[in-house]
Amino acid sequence: MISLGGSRDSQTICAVSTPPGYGGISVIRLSGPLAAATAHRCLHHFPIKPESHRAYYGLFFDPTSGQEIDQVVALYFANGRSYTGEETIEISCHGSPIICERILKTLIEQGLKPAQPGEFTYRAFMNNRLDLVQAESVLSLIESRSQKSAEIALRQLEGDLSFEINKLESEMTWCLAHIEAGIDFATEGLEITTQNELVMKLSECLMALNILLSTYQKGKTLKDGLQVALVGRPNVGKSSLLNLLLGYDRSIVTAQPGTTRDMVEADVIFEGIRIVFQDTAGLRSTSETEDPIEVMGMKKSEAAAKKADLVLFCFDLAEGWNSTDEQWLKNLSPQNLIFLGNKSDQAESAKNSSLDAEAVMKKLQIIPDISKSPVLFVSALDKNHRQVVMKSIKKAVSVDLQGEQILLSHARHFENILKAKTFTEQAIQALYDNVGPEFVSIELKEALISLQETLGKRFDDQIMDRVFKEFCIGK
Ligand SMILES: Nc1nc2c(ncn2[C@@H]2O[C@H](COP(=O)(O)OP(=O)(O)O)[C@@H](O)[C@H]2O)c(=O)[nH]1
Ligand SMILES: [Mg+2]
Repeated sequence: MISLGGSRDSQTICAVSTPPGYGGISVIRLSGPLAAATAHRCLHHFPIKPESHRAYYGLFFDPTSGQEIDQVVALYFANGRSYTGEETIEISCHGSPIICERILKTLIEQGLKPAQPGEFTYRAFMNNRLDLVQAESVLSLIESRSQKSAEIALRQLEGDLSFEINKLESEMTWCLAHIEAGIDFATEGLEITTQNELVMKLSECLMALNILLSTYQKGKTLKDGLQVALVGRPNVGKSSLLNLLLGYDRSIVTAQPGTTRDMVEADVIFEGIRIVFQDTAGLRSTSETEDPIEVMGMKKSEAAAKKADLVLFCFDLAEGWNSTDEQWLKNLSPQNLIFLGNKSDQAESAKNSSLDAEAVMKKLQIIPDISKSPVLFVSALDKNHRQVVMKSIKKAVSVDLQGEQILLSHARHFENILKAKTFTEQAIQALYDNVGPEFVSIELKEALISLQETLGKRFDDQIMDRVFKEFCIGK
């Protein structure tokens, strides 16, 4: 549990906002009513009444000992005109952990409090500079590992998702107001015209909620990356394919079956999207191995394949498809699947090749619903095949970020919108069933609470904890 809020909120906090280590500069942030007064005491040339958005150059020193610490630039933001909404100063000093520590120690000796993780953003939220969705997007933006995830986070920071949720909130508030008026004034329930209008309005809201919900999978994938598991029998070339797809040698490749036992994970950025590959232990039929380590490896493979967004089911074209493949495919029954027939180089050159694409496909179609899955014939030894597989991965999960589409990408938002949807459905049903405006009102109020909690218009310690526990100190 983080200890934000309460009497802390009136105190002045400070923290190093740049990552630890050596660099050109480091930034120390101060926020709260004593920021300027403290800077005035510790900084030559920092006036008692500074101008907002102005930089002041001077020596930072310890006022108790008089010892000089560093030459710094202090940027001043007046109360109401800063990120946190409070009087804020950003001190840029030389990028050294020793200097940062000494400046921080001096500030604390002068009465400032060391900031908690996320406390600057928390204050920004409490001072209405950001709503909760935007506060979360600050963290997402900092943590984004690909161009697309940064794009989504920036859009959310700029308020596109908040705007949509606010719009829904005001539509539903309008509905609630009309229903409550009905409760107050009518003795015989709502007028029929009002009722129709309410059903229409709420159905529109429901549609908007459903559209938002349908974007979550994509939003999450773009934010966190696409999990892709390479599975298949031993020696079909999974590790070689991983290395091909990564563009460097990450996994050990040998002619000996059962080399990969633990899971190997590595990521690449492809066309702005992060793709996390998992190379797994080869899947044998359980009667083939008694090695407990290998069996554990196979269990991990199974779990990875079941959790992945996409499974690359690899098989050896020279050897063909067999009952072990069949068994594992049935067992895993992945939702999203690409068949990779590997070692096409060998299969093509081999005389009396067992490769018969038609026959392979036919076999595959024995499993229901997978006939639609793409089948690629590749060679892990051919670098040109990387692009084909990567494009096909991206296509299989259709994760392109289109135009102005608003995406849900946080589990918390998804859960709340899902709740809002359920209550809206129930409100509409209650209207249809004519059970009385009181019941419609109850459902609508719940839907509204879910929307308000998403934006942080309503919050409790649990919500605050969930949102801000992920933050680092200084953010
Ligand atoms: N000719 C040929 N050999 C391959 C190809 N892919 C993998 N191999 C070889 O097959 C063997 C097993 O490969 P490996 O990647 O370790 O398979 P894994 O057990 O599925 O991870 C190694 O000797 C690889 O060099 C391929 O496309 N063509
Ligand atoms: Mg391997």
